Amino acid sequence: MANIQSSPTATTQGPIAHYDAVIIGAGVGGLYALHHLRKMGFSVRVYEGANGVGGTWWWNRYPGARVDGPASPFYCYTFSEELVREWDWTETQSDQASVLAYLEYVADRFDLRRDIQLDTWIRDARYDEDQQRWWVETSRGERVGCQFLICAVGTLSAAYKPNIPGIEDFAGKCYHTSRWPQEPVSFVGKRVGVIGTDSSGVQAIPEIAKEAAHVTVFQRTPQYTIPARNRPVDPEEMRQARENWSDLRAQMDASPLGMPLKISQRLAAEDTPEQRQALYEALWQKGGLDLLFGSYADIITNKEANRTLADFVRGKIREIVRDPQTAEKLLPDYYVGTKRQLLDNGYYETFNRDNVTLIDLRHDPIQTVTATGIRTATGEHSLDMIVLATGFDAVTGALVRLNPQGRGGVRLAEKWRTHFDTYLGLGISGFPNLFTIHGPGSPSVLYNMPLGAELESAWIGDCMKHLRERGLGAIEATPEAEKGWDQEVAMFANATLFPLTDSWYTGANIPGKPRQFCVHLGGSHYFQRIADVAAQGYEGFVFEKEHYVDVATAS
Ligand code: NA7
Repeated sequence: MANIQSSPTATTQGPIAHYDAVIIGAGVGGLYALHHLRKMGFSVRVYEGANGVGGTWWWNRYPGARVDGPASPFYCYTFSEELVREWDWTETQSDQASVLAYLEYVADRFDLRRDIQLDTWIRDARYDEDQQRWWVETSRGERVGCQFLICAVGTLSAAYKPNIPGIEDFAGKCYHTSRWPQEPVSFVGKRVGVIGTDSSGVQAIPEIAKEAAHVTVFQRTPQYTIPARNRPVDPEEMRQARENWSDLRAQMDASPLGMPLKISQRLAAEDTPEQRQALYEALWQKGGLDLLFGSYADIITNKEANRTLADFVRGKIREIVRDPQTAEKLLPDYYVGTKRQLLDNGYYETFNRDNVTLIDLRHDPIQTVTATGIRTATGEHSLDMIVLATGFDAVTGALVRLNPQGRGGVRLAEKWRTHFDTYLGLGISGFPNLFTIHGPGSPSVLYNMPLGAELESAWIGDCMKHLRERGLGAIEATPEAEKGWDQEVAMFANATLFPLTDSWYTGANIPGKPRQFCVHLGGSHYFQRIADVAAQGYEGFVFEKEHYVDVATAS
């Protein structure tokens, strides 16, 4: 139960609620953290800005939005066998509506909603060093106190709208994929311009093209995308997955990606070009991420191995796209797999449609948006609607926008001006009692996210218990531990080709953002590492004894 007191010194009127933990965000991370911490006996309140649970899956309602990682039934929580038994996934690559329905079901099934306050943004969060508490102010004017602030604010939640000249002058509708309206959007009879051809664009463009009068695709960087080969889940597959759930779960735990994917141990150079071609072809036909992870072990680490797969996909693009000039514009030239690997449902094929035009912005850049369209160097493209599939200030953006104030009044944006330091991707020096789920320096977006949320929440819960049992008031990462962690994250990244590519993984998509690879690529090793840190008495963190605070007068 929350401890509710009134305080004469509160800046807002009314009683102040005190909780053991406030969780910001009711997405995949926040929902599970609530369930877990509540079960451990902590009082918890979740604040969510949207008017529904689901986080990223609530916001990203654009046509074609689907899971682009592991095929169902693996993009799901694993903590409850009953849940695994009860929920039927219907497609191998679940769509947004199914994932959202699943998360809503989880919220109901585990009675989570009573501790979630929707339609509530956190306007401010400050750490009070004397009282070892966080004070949180909401968009509804509430002021809330908590010992622990858990930021489950999402890795892909801070939408990025580039500053395109004239965009405010456009007279038609303009939608960002991650701020898609609740009501259906009709493209019938419309001339639609789509800016952005990464995951969201690649998923949305084929769907929009099926309906619209015309689609003009404004592409800056061409992409490698692999056919998802989405299909209905065979009930027999679900039955088998349920029957072998403990085996599957063990495979997930052991996997570097947290998914029961077969990771090849073979090197590309061990096969002849003909053998490689045959293997790539078979995996292309199979669809999904096996082409990247099940082909050769060194695709992401060896430039020559990478080139063999890149050449194969470029060959596929030339084969699929009938107009050679369009095909040429679609050929990617970065290391395959070093941006988010896309899975599509008919993306390259879409460029064979009469109602789709591709503009290569590298040779024909946008000059301005006008009231009636987009003008590029070579002419005006008349449009009724613009879809911005321009992505996110990923991994760190939502935390920086939250901008909590830590020890000594230092804001997170200030601390992270040039570098995103964290320890274990869970704690931040100068920000005692603040934890992040899927934070920078954790495996986050390159791991099965529901499973990652479970494992991180378990670690956070154990840590909170550690403090409670020992009468400790605060825990804080040391700057030295952060330095060491930064080196570890960089070491994993530098063993791959990831840092060589401009992507949102490296921060390169946001002008002025520090360039840093913020994802820990250790997978299962990461989770062993954080367990070891806990076992060694939370090495790299310092604790403070609990100060005596009378919460009746605390504010
Ligand atoms: P991404 O992956 O950040 O993609 C954004 C796209 O928008 C990408 O093609 C960008 O081109 C393009 N972009 C961004 N700014 C501009 C400007 N100013 N002009 C033209 N084109 C621009 O976001 P998504 O939403 O597709 O995917 C994010 C993740 O969500 C995804 O990985 C999934 O995990 C779910 P660029 O490549 O930078 O040249």
